[in-house]
Amino acid sequence: MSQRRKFIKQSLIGTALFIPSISTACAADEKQNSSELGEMPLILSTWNHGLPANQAAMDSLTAGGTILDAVEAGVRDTELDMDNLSVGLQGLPDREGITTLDASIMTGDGNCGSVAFVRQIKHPITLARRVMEKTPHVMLAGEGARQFAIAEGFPLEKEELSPKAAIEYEKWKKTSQYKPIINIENHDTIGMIGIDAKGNMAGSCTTSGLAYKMHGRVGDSPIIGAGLYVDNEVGAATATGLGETIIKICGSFLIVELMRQGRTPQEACEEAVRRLISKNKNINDIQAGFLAINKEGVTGAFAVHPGFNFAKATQSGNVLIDSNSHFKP
Ligand code: SD4
Repeated sequence: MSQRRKFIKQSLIGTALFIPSISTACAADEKQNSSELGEMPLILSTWNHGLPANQAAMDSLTAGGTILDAVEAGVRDTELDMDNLSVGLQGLPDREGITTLDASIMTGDGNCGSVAFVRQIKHPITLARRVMEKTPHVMLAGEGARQFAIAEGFPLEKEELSPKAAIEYEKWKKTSQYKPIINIENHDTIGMIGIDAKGNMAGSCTTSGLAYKMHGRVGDSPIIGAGLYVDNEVGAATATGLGETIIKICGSFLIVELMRQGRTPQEACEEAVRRLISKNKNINDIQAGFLAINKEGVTGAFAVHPGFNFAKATQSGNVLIDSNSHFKP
């Protein structure tokens, strides 16, 4: 288990919104859905970088932002995290050594925007929001997304790998393993879903995608219904892991629809993982994890393999929780 996967034993003590608290990571078998988790506002996000991202989201709410502002602000924090090799321009590149980014954003009333295969943009989540708010479209990709960004005044960043990504890419080139298999510890996308005190929801998802992917490959994160889905009438879901497997089952949409039919967020996440396992061979090499919230603010999380964790923030604190998984440690 990498350093970054270690439990964080103490919450990031926050700003005005948080009651300072010592928050321990819950053991995998600890109940993730107790009624105390129905507290709102609530922000849920993938992996341990979710802790500072949640904090940024909560800060945005405290400052009077909407839940949409919050989920954008939250993942913008991760897009700047130089330690994260799966989000933002510092992420690991594709096989050609080019970093391309995917992102999506969605509100509980069904509005959404996304960008895919975009280069040189520091905050693809903000570009996704701009697509949602300023175009008649949902998704822009590649050069078109970059042209739209330029027209909207986004600065184009220099196209060069971060020092860490450059080292990793040089190592990878020695073997040039072209198999798009995600190591079960090698993913750090941030998916964030949130609900405000009035029950309005929004979600965001941003990634540099699978390391050493084929040039042009797009994962689940910018695909509405795969990496992210939000519906105020039911709940929200987001995903991380090998995107191809998540796209094949429309993972986030599936979870929201299962909740619509009466499943709890936990049951819905578990069913999505079962579905994913049933549709994919080589499951030993595949990690995928899901997060869900229903409109009562009850949460769920489940993964294929152990090792997936997520951050949950309410006014009581911001904690890292180990997800349960189909396969046991
Ligand atoms: C993708 N789902 O592009 C993303 C990868 C991921 O952390 O989750 N990385 O397939």
